[in-house]
Amino acid sequence: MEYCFPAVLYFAAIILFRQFQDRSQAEAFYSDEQIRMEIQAAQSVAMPMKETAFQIFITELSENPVMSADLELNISMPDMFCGVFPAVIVESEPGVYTATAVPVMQGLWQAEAALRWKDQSVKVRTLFKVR
Ligand SMILES: [Cu+2]
Repeated sequence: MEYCFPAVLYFAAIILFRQFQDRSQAEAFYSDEQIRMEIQAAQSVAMPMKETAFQIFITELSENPVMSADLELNISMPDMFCGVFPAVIVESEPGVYTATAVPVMQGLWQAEAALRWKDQSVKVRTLFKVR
């Protein structure tokens, strides 16, 4: 049995890697037969106690923008208890929302946008560094 151990490890590593990849891609982007939602950081650098912004793009399939969406975005630090901070959201163009929040300290943060649309609840999230 000993000879097949490295092969098992190799396949386990591939499966883990694929799962991680799928998860990280699925998180910032959501799509089904009805709706498509994506989040992106609006700037490359975020600093403590400074506003940072994210853009959320929402379309119904067939590419119609979802206007006046019931949307919330919160930022938080995944492994800390320093709080959950809601963003101020404005619809900057039809179906495109800019969410602005203030991270309070350096480190790894997460921005999570939650949409309520018809009978669906859709979430997308992205990690960002504050330095
Ligand atoms: Cu913290």
